[in-house]
This record gives sequence, C-alpha cells and structure tokens, in this order.
Amino acid sequence: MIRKTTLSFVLDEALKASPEHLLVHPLHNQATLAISLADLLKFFKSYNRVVKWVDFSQIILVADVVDGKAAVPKETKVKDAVPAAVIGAEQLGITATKEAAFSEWYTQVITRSDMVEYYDISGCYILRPWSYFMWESIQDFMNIRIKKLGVQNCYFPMFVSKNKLEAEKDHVEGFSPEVAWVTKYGDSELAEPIAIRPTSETIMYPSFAKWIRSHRDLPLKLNQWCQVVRWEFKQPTPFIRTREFLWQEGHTAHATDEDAEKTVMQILDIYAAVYEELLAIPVVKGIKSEKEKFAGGKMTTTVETLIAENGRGVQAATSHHLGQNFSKMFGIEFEDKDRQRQLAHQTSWGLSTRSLGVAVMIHGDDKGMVMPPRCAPVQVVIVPIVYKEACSIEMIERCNKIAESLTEIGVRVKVDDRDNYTPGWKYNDWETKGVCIRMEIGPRDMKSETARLVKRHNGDKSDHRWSELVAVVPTMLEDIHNAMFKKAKDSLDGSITKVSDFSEVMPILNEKKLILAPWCEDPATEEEIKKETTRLSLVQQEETTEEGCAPALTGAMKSLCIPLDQPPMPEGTKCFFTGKPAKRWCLFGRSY
Ligand code: 86X
Repeated sequence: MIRKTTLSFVLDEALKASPEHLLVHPLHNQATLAISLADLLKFFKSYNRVVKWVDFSQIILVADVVDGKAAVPKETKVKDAVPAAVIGAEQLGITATKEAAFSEWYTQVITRSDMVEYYDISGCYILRPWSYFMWESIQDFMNIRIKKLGVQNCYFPMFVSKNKLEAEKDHVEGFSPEVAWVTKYGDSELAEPIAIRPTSETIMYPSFAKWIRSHRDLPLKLNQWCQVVRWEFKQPTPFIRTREFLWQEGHTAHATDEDAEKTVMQILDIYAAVYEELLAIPVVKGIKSEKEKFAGGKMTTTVETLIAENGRGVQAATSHHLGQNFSKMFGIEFEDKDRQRQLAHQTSWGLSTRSLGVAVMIHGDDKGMVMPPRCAPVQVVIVPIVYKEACSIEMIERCNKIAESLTEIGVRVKVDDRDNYTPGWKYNDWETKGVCIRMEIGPRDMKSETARLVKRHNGDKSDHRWSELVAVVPTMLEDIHNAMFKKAKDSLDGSITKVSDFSEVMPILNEKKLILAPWCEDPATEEEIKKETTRLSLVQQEETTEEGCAPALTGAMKSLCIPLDQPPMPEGTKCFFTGKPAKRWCLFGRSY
C-alpha cells in the first residue's frame, strides 16, 4: 500500500500561555536547552511536521467514561506514559495489524493479553502474572543449566555508594548519564548520594577480591537474579528497552584464560537454548565487533535475532570474556600452584526480560499473543459449550475430569467455566492471551465422547476421543513448539542476505532484511558504515516523502555480530565496504 504519512505533533494549548522559554532535551539527556515557542514551531516546520493545538484540560479519557456518559473531568491527569491504545482497552481484541502498524500492534498485544500494565513513570511497566510466568520459566530453565556448571545463586545489594561506583572511572564513563541516584530520605538530604545499580561489577568485584586468595578458591561462579535501573532517554518499549528491568547477571573468576573462555561459550550455549528450546526463537551466535563489544572486556559474545516485521536485529543476551581488565582494577588476585601471585581471568553474562518482548514480537499475530508451549502459563484451556443449565453440570464435570488427567501428566490446563461469558467471547479472550491449545467440549462431544482441539498458532482443528487426550496433548504441544520454531527459523534464515558490495546494502535493508557481508573488521569503517547508511536512509526518506510514498525505514546499519558459524570465504575475498582483504563474514542490520 502506498500512502503519505504526515506526522503530527500535538501540543497543549497551555504552552501558549507559558513563560518565554521552553526547556527541551535535544535528542539526548546530557543537556537541557531553553528555546522559545516560536523556535520550536520553526523546528517542526523545517521538518514538515504539522502541529495540532489541543486543550489538554478538556480531554476526557475513554477510561473516564462510565455507562456511556463522560464523567466530569475533575483534575485531568495527562497519562504521558500511556499510549492511546491502552486507554479503555479492557477486553478488546487486537485491531492493529502486525504488518501495517507494528508498534501499535505490539502495545495492544502486551496489554490486551494481560501481560503488561502501563505505569505512571515513563519507561517502567508492570509485569502481570501472564508474562511473569514466562520469566519464571526462564529462571527455572537457566537455574538447572547454570547450576550444572557449578554456578551458585546469590544476592548483592541494589545500592552502591558514589565512591564505589566511580572508583573505576573507565567502566562508568559514557554510562554515567543513565545512573539513577537516591539523594534523600524523608525530608533530609543524604550526606552522599547513593546510586541504584545499573549493573553490578563495582558492587560484586570488591568482594571477589576479598574472597579469592588461592587457586583453590577458583573458579568462583556467582549469579544473581535481580532488577537494574538505567535511566535511558531513548524511546522506551515495554520489555525491549525499559528503565528498570529484570535480569540475571553472572560473574565468574578463573585461574586461566582458557577456563574463562570455556565458561563464556558454555553460557552462550545456554542462552541459545533459552531462546531456541524454551521460547522457540532461533538465534545467531556470534562475536561482537571491537566497536560493539563491552568496552571493559576483551571479547563479547552474543545471541542475535531478527524482528522480521520491522527488520531490526535484537541483541538477545550477551556473554563477555573480561580477561584480566577488571581483576587488575579491583585487585582480584590469587596465589597459583607455584605460589606466584596471578590476576584472575573473569567472565560476565546477562539475559533480561527483553527476551519476553522478543517472544511477543516473534510469535504474536493479528489475534494477539501466541505463547510458546514450554513457557506458556496455560497450555490448554478447556471451554465447555454450555447451552442450557440442565446439561451443563455433567459437561463441566467432564471438563474437570479431563483437566485433572492432563494436570497429572504435567500439562498446564485451565477449565474456563465462567458463567458470565459466552463460549465465543472466551475463545477470543484465550486467543488474545495466546493459549496454545483450546479444547472445546459441546453437547455433541458429550455424546461421542470426543473433544475438539484448536491450535492457537495456526488455527488447525482436530477431534479426539477423551481416552486419547493424555497421549495426544503432550505430543501436540511439542509439535507446536517445533512448528513455531521452524516458522521463525525460516523467516530468519530467509532474511539473512549475502552481500559482496556496499551498493547492494540499502535495497536489502529496506526489504527489512539483515546483511551478511565479508568485512575487513577495521574499527574505523564501522562508524563510516553507520554514517553512510544513516545518510542514505535520510535521502531516501526525503525522496519517498516527496513522491508521496510511505517513508522508508530510517536508521543506521550496525554490525550485529560475527557469526561463530562462518560460511566459507574464498581466498582473496574483498571487504564489502573498503575493498581491502576481508577477514570474516559479519552480520549487519538496523537494530534495537
Ligand atoms: C555493561 C556489562 C555486563 C554484567 C553485561 O553485559 C552482562 C551482565 N554486566 C554491562 N554496562 C555497564 O557496564 C553499565 C555501567 C553503568 Cl555505570 C551504567 F549506568 C550502565 C551500564 N550499562 C551497561
């Protein structure tokens, strides 16, 4: 569909009455700029943006409408963190399509499936039981595997003193604008502000230095499940980029570089398994470029995936080889077998609730969420099709009996026996929430002793005898997992396009695909690639806007990773950007 999209800015009438200068944050949060309203309007005009004036004090939120009548607005709160889609959205289906209005679709899916509730602090969201269960599944899955590697769970405080946080200037540098501080208790100022952890290196490593004395204390492998706060000013997206998020952070110390490296790769494999085996999401394992790696370490490994609808790569988790950089800074030393003092070799690794957002984006469809079976809070919902009170008791008893037999073999089942909703309404409800299998039992099924099973991910229906259900359901859930994985894998594989020359890049990016290119790995080229693709995106945007088409997808292309699994590279292959000899194939793309 070709259409012209004009972005409008909605401004509050009240601004017109405000003092001479408005305080704005010009695309970043390091500085506040005072400009006049007239200049702001000029700015919008220069970008061809339409400004709409609205009297915010007269806005009546849909949520305030009671019984079809608008409640009188007392003091109208501007729910700035709440997109329009959320207001008054109780029990609605999904109206936006994934293809045509991706971000609106995402907002609708996460709220209407009861995964997320919006909150009045920008960048913070409530994780409701429907999404938190998925997080618990990830915890269970990971805990089993990391404990097998000898990792122990623990908990360090969320507060860090200014001294400690800033002791390692190099580490904090560049990140400092994101650090959130506590400066007060009650009405009193704290003598020293206390930071809320953005990550825990500076909190944990002083203890590592204390606890590690001899090679017998190694390896030390600790992990904590916790929340961290990073006060980012980029557009927040629930799960994907939030100011507070849940994660696990693993930190290990080893006697040798090889042992540390082995751990880095074992963890990377666990991360790939979380995505592929639990969430049914294919990933590409790889190594970050010099520019994209964690600056504090010597190597960053990553699992990357693609959101096909907007062509953006996402970093799904990372595992770092820190070398001896941090042990040097924090004095993490041990006496080796020959009684020589040595610096420990360290790793750190993290996977966050971003993973839940990736699952929604990958699997969700125009009806709502599609839960991957292995982490679905409810895998099977049984809906009795009740017409008359009279025959319903027996039917509900049958549903409960089937539920019991499935629960017994470890299936997560729910009987929806709510008597205030029609079966059709319930179907919609569970489809929005993404329950893997709907089991319908109606009057005809009561006679034939069968049940109808409907798969959420593809709508397939089949009838089965009650006696077969305990055999059929578990295999069906496994089939669903495999089918969901395959669909996502085909999409990822199909989107990775090999390129040998930079001139091929833009058309492929605009098809929402990823680029796999032979690269010289010169760090200087990465900035140039970013700049050049930004520039070309902007040029295209202007052109397409003038021609009256939808604007092309904007944004720079970054290196995502150098895949571990490298296609062969013939002798003499040239870098797609510089024409110099290429080192390895690198995956590039627009990204989150
Ligand atoms: C980088 C590195 C590392 C343990 C992980 O990626 C996995 C788990 N940590 C995190 N990073 C920071 O070091 C950082 C530091 C500060 Cl002070 C900050 F405000 C934000 C940060 N973001 C990321």
